[in-house]
This record gives sequence, structure tokens and C-alpha cells, in this order.
Amino acid sequence: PAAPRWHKDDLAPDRPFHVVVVGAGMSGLLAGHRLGQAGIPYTIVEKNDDVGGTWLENGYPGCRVDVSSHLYGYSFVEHDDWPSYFSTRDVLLDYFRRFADDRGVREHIRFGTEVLSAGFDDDTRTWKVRVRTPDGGADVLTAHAVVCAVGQLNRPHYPDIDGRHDFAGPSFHSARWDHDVDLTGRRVAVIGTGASAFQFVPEIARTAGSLAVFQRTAPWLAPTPHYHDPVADGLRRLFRQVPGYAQWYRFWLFNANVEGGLPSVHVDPAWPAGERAVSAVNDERRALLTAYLEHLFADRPDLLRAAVPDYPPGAKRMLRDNGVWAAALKRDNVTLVTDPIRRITEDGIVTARQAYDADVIVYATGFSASDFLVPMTVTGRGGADLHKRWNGDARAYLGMTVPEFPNLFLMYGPNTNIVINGSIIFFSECQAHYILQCLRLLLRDGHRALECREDVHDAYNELVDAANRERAWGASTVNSWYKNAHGRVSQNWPFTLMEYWERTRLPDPDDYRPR
Ligand code: N01
Repeated sequence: PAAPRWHKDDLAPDRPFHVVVVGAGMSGLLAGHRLGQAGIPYTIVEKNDDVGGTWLENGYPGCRVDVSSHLYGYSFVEHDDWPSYFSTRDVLLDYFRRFADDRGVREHIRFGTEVLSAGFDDDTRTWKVRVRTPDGGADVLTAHAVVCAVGQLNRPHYPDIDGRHDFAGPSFHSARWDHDVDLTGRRVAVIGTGASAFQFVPEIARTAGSLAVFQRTAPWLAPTPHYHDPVADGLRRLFRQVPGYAQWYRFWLFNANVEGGLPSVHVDPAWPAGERAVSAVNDERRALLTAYLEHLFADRPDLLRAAVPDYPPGAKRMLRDNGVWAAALKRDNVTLVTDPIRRITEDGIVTARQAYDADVIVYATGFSASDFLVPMTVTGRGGADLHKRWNGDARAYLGMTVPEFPNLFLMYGPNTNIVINGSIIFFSECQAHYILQCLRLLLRDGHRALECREDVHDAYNELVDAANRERAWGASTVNSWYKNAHGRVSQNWPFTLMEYWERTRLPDPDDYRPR
């Protein structure tokens, strides 16, 4: 998706129109940039003191992206000098900071300001956005449209384990890493073996006195030998010296991701029922990935037994691996614990079989991903309450618009997470494009507000739900952040990247009602 080829001054020069964007992460910055290009005044409200969203908040050791650097950047920004194939957190944070500065977005951001509520005023057809200001006071912003770009993985999830608050030592969540706590020589307990633990465990294992890693569900590992490697000099030279090479490289990566490995997670109804695989292709993948684990843990049958997942590949997020996880687990000072946790005590963690004393507990227990827009209160037309409407089961049309909530747009909203390859930045670019196109419709046709039709929204969600049920992550009963408390997959997009691009190229005016 490209820059808007229209300008507010050409459509509705005298019409006051101001947009509030919530969040200055990767999506919010993009929304701001696109709004600026279209000449639409906007304010970004950001609860943190800097831009970057997830890349600001996740400062744990070893944090880096698991999508190719050359895809994990805006497609329209010339940036071929990524230092490594998979960027570290610091590189990405720097990238988004520079983007905010270079594109003039930063001056539109109110930092340290948290949105408490957003309400649609039926009379004026404007949104009143109530915020907590940095000094603890309150303010109300008026907006003609609101873009919520708060992400899916931003509210740390702390497990509901008995005695959690009894622990005497320091404890923190991976996304709230406490760098003041020196782990050198300490007894550290880590709960969780998802993408976050996977990255920091090998780092802290080097200096911790002892490390107990509590695994409830084993992750599948996707072999990625160059995961930590710097981009080869030859490739960097090509980027610098061959005109257009960077674009071709990006296109090549994108093309490889278009199908996104989806065929390997399609459920084959004829495949003998079983929790271990969902089709012959999925089973083949399972065999390959199991062989990789057997190779990694050939010398440690005890770890191998714990390492082979019992659910289909793709049912949970696969983790990129170049061997450092296995190497960390094999260290003398590291213990992988698979007994279920019974409780947490003043001294550490107790399982059915043993007590593990710890000086520090790190919760790598993920995020409340399905609590979209929590804890904001959002009220729409006629006082409709968004959280009552959703009742913990968030749905939106194309992940962006919700009936009863005119001129409210979500980015990285329900069912827009990609699972198998592809970059979430691609989705954000599609969303920014679509939202801008909706605003163009509004301004061009003189509507005060546009609201998604309930029937369009419902039909779309039925389609998405049906497809998600036929994907490994929907069919499997394994725990994952892809599903909400109702058991419905409310996070994932079940189709290809191109399908989303196609659906978001141009809003169909018939999908919306002017209000
Ligand atoms: O969180 P998770 P994450 N008792 O939800 C365990 C992105 N990301 O922060 O699997 C015991 O994946 C839980 O166990 P189980 C990426 O999209 C990307 O690691 O539910 N254990 C699991 O092991 C990723 O998928 C990058 O049985 C408990 C872990 O905690 C997403 O963020 C890096 C428990 C949570 O894993 C989230 O990753 C980091 C309990 N009561 C994150 N409760 C990269 O780009 C939870 N667990 C590389």
C-alpha cells in the first residue's frame, strides 16, 4: 500500500477534522505518518515516554524480532542497511525513533498520557477522548475519528498461581524487565517457554548461579541457522551497489511468505483424528521438526522427552532456533522443570515433586492478548459499550471497524495476527491504507461518520471463524494466546497475506452506513 494520493485540502478544505491515534508503536506511528501525508490534523496519545510500543517495552536480554529484518520495516522506507538478518530490539527501537523524527510524527505525540476512555457523542458525531496527563491530571480531546493502535501483546499476563505474592525476592515480567536486579550468581526461576523466555534464557543462563526453567508446554522449534548472524558483507555490498537490489530482496522474501506456510496448517478432515497432526503435510512437518529436536538433544534423552511437543506444528507460535536454546538447557547450571507448578512460596517454586528455591522469579508468561483495548472504556453510538458488546470475544470487520462505533478504527485488532511467516508491518500498512481510504470517503462524500454494517461484520466473522477452525491453531486444544476465554481464535488471520491486502485495498461504501 502506497501513500495517500489525495489531500484533505482538495476534498474538504474548510471542514474541521482531527484524528486521535492511541499508541505510538509501529502501527500508530504509521497511522500518524499517513494522516500527515493526507493533510489530516492528528494527535497521537502514548502512555509511555517514548515511541516504539512493544520494542520499547520489551527490553529483556536477547530480545530480537523473529521476522526477517528486510520485511520488518515499512515498505516505503529506504533502509537496506540492517546489521543482522533478524534485528535486535535496540536496532528496531532506533529505527522507529528515527522514523518518528524524520517523518515529523514525534511533534504530534503526547507522551506519558494514557487514554482512559473514548466516547462517541451522538449529537456532534465526535469522539471525546479522556486522558490521564503526565502530571496525573485529566484532559479531554475531541476527535472526529479515533484510531486505536494499541497492539495485541501489550498487557503482561501474570499467572494465577497460588502464593504468587508470597515470594520474598524480586520478581518481574519479561516485558517489564527490571534491569536493576543483577542476576549474576543468583538462583533464578523462569516460568514459561514461549518466544520471550526462548530469547532471554540463553542470555541469563551464562551468568545466573542456577536457572530453573518451568515448562508447561514444549514449543516447536523452526531451524534458522543464521538467526543471530550479521548480514553477510557480500549481500550488504549488493544492497549498496546494485540499484533496486534491496527492493528485489524484499520482494523475494515477501513472495516466499505470501502463502505463509499455510498449507502445512490446513486441517484435512479426512486425516485420522488426532491431536498430534492435522494433515499429511502437517505430519510430514512434524516428522522433520522432531528429527531436528532429536538432533539437538541426541546426547540428552531426558531433555528430548520434554522437548518434543504433543500438539500439531503451527498450533502455537513456532520459535526460531539456531541451537542456543538446547545449548542453554544442557548447561550444568540449568534445569528444565516439567512438573506442574503447585504453588509459589516465600522461598521459590514448588511442584508436586520438589521445591525449587529461588532468589528471583521471572514471569515469561505472555500477554492478555484477547483483552483488546483493555482497560479503556469505549462507548459508541447510543452509549453502546464496546467491552459489553464483546464480552471477552472481540470481533471487528477486517479487524478494524465495529458496528455501533462510527469512525472508530482498530489497528492490529481482532483476527489480524499472522502466525506462519509474513510481517505484521505488512498488515499495518494495509490497515493504515484502508483507514485513510475510509476517511477519504467521509470527507469526499460529506458524511459525518461511517459505521460498519452489522450484517457485513457478522458475515465476515463467520468466514474468519470457519477458516480458523480449519487451521492447526483452531483445531488443536493446546493452550495458546491465539484463543480467548470462549475458546474462539480471536487473534489470528487464517488466510494469506494477499487475501488481506485484497480485502483492504478499497473500502466498499456499501459496507458502511453514514451516521
Ligand atoms: O508469551 P507466550 P511470550 N503456569 O504466551 C507459560 C511475540 N513475541 O511473551 O504454553 C505455567 O507465547 C505458557 O505455557 P503454555 C510472539 O508473537 C515475539 O513468550 O500456555 N506456565 C508459555 O510457555 C509470541 O508468540 C518475539 O502451556 C505458564 C509462556 O508462559 C508472543 O509475543 C519475542 C502459565 C507464555 O508464552 C508471546 O510470547 C517475544 C502458568 N500458569 C514475543 N501461564 C520475537 O519476535 C503461562 N505460562 C522473537
